[in-house]
This record gives sequence, structure tokens and C-alpha cells, in this order.
Amino acid sequence: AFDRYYNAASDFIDRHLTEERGDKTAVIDDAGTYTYRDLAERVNRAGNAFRALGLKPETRILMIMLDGIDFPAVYWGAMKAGFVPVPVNTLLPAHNYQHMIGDSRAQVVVVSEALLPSVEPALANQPCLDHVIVAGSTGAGRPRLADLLAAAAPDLEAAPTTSDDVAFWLYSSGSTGAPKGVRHLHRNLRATSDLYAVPVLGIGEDDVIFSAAKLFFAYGLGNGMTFPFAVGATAVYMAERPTPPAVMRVLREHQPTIYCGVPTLYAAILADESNDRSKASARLRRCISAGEALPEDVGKRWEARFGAEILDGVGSTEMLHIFLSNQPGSVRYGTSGKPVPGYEARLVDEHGTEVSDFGELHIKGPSAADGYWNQRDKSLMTFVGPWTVTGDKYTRDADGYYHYCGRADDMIKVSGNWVSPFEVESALIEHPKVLEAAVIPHDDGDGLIKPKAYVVLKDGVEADGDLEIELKSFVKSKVAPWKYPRWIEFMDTLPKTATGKLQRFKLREMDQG
Ligand code: 3SK
Repeated sequence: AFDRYYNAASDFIDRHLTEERGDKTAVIDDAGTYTYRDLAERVNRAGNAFRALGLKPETRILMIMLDGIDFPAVYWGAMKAGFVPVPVNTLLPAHNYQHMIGDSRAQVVVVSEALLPSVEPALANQPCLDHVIVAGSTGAGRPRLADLLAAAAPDLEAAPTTSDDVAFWLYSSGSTGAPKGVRHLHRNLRATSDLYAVPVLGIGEDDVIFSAAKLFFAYGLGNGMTFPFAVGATAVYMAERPTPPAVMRVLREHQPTIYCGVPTLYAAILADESNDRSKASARLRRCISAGEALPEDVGKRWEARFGAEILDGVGSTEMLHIFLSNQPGSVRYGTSGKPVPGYEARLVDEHGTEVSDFGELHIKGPSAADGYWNQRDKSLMTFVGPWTVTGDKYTRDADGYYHYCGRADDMIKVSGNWVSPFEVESALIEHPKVLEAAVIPHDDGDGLIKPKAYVVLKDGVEADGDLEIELKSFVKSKVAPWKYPRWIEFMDTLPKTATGKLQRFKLREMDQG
């Protein structure tokens, strides 16, 4: 239950001062360590700095920012002052920023100095954009965030928002079309921490959490800000790209107790045989994975080598965080687990009828977004009454575990039988020479559809015809005979979204020429 007035920033940040956690470490970033008192003061200064610009309530503030202490200061400060922060991916081309600034009608952009050259072309001809603030040492000729914070007062009364007010947006890239603004409410942050972070992830005040997924992703935002600040834990931020060596370095240097990764990164860290717990964190007690389904083999190998189980789960930008998850002590690798208590799941066939064992996954729960900004048709298709349509196909087994089969439009029908590309990909990556795989439908020349695989090999492995034959028979030994890939193409990389999700549709387009 929420009070009439509820501001999530007061709940997640200010509460620690009244609960006497002011001296506790809230954040460790590349430059230093910050207590909850430091964090609360920076949040207040940021909120006051935005108010000093004369912004009206609900003004959007677009954040193109690297992970570091300025990120939570701007995000929670904007929210506390009644504005709407819109963190966006830092790896995009300028035309995407141009779309997001225009689409959100942001009046302010806060950009990390290192990113300014790639953002600059998007800043021109934006009728609503009045202020560009640079987080960095020189400011590159524009107002510097550090100066605005220094000039602002350290105390701030929270704006009288309600739990149903829009608190922030995230952009959802999806597989097609321009990114859509997903509007989330103040109440949604609390829902993800109360339902997932505390009871499933088991985060507590003594935890130190490190998320390889960046703060601008819904997954990273929960892992790196909502969850630690919900309980007074410590978050570790790293600005650079999460390569395996960089992640291993943070695991070693900061000894986190919880690590949040994505399947590609788990697999890439494991590909270096010398990586193990002795080179990571002796305190590591729990890992989570999301973004795409974690192959069974990767989960088992990680647990054996790092001594901590991975809770694989699935979430979405629209639902804000994880709604299906494995639970500690009952992990079944190769599955996405069961609905997180507080969420309901249903499987629906192509006629919209609820089915018991195989269909498209719909989710109901209290962290669902309010809708897409300015996209009425897409909102109607995705937010259907209390249900959110995920676009993912799942099977549910007799024990209630959900098994990912692929995007609704990725399933392949071979001789009347459905083939889950994910199942074939999982079989392929069990082969010791394979790093990653993607499977799509391919016409065999007679108009019949069969699976085709694109495979990335581990470093130093040579692709040749013998390996192709070896991989085909390897897969045949693992899955039903009609599922093996009739063609295999070797690639250097696979196309992925910014959140690391495989884009099979791009391979289909490439395949069809
Ligand atoms: O992709 C996911 O599984 C996910 C998980 C948590 C939050 C957001 C997303 C997209």
C-alpha cells in the first residue's frame, strides 16, 4: 500500500538517512566510494540544479551516461524533483539519439563527456531541447554537471508525486521499428524489489552487488540501483564495456557477493579455462542471468567452476524486471524457472486461447509499464488488460518450469513438427569448439523448411568441412533427428540487440538475400 503521495526517490534514497545508514557505502565506482549520505546529497543537488533551470513538473531529462556516481545522482535527483529521467543506451548511433530526443521531447540532455562526440550530431534541430549538460572534467564548452551540482543546495523536498505518476522511461528496442518509450510509474520500482530482489535474489544490507549489465538497461537499473538501494546494500559500478577481463577484474578487486551477468558473458568468461573462483570473488554467493535464455551447459559449468549457482530468469523492459525465475536451491538449468510469486503467467495459442503446455507467454504483475509513449497501436497489442504480451514462446513442463523456445516469430516448423531454435543452439554450444550459435529456418530448394545454423567458434578453432560434419552428428546425438541443422555457416560474431539478445531476424534477412 502506498501513501497518497509517494516519491520513489525518497523511498529508495532518503530512507537510509532516517534508518541510520548514512555512513554505509552505497556506491563504489571507478573513481571512489560514496556513502548513503553522499549519495542523498548528490541526488538533492541534482534535483535542485534541474529546478534551477526552471523546468516544469514531468519534463523529460534524457540521460546518455556511463555507469558511475553521476548516474544515480541524475536519475533519482530528477525523479525526486518531479521530473522524468530517461536513461538510454550509451552505444547507439546518433540517429537513434536524434529519434529519442525528438520523440521524448526532452528539454534537457545529460551526457557523459566521453560520449559527446557520438551524441553531438543528434543535438541540432531539436525544438524542445533547451539544455545540454556534460558530465565530465572539462564540459567541452557546455555547462558541466559538477558545476551545477556544486552551485545547488544540498537539501531538497520531494515533489508531491503519487505512486501512479510516471517516474521514468526506458526505451525498448524490440526486434523491429524505432525504439519505443516505455513509461514506468513510481510504484513499479518498489514492486520489483519487494517481489523479486528480496524474496528471490535474497539481497540484504550486507550484500555487495555488481551488474555487468549497465544501468541504462532495465535489467542493470534494477540490479545496480533499485535492488541495492531498496535494502541499503552496496553497488559496484564500472564505466567500461563489460568484457570478460574487465568483469573478472571487478569480481577480483571488489569481491561482490552477488553478480548479475548475461549468457554471452558467462559463456565468454568460461571460454578462458583459467577463469575460476580463485580469480574472481571469494565472497560470491549468488549469480543471476537474464537478457536471453541461459543454456543448461553454461549454467552447470559456471556453478562447477565458480561455486555459485546462477538463477536464470526472464524479464522485459515493459515489466521492468524479472518475472519468471529459478529459485535458490531448486535451479533447473536450461529453464527460466517459474513465475516469481506476485506475478501470474499464462500460455496462449495463436487463437488467443489459454493452453496448458506450449504457447506465447503473457504476464500479469504490479511492475507492468503504463504503456508506450505516443504508440497507441503498439500499446494496445502489448498491454492487453492486466496482461503484458511478451512475444516469447514457452513450454511449461509437468513440474511447472518454463522452457524458452524462442521469439514467437522465430519458431521453425519442420515436416509438421515445431523446432525451437534455442534447443538446437543449446545443443550446438555444448560442443567444446563452439562459442555461440543461432538457428533459423532455411528453404531446402524444394520449398521445404529445415534448420540452418550460424556458428561462432572459440578462439583458435579452424572452421572446415570436417567440423561441419562433426557438429551435425553432435547435434543429432542430442536432439530429435528432424531438428539438426542441415547447413552450418561459420561467423565471427552474431547480430545482437544492445541488450545482448540474439537477432535471428537479421540472419533470416541475410539468408534470404
Ligand atoms: O531480458 C530480460 O530478461 C530482462 C530482465 C530484466 C529486466 C529487463 C529485461 C529486458
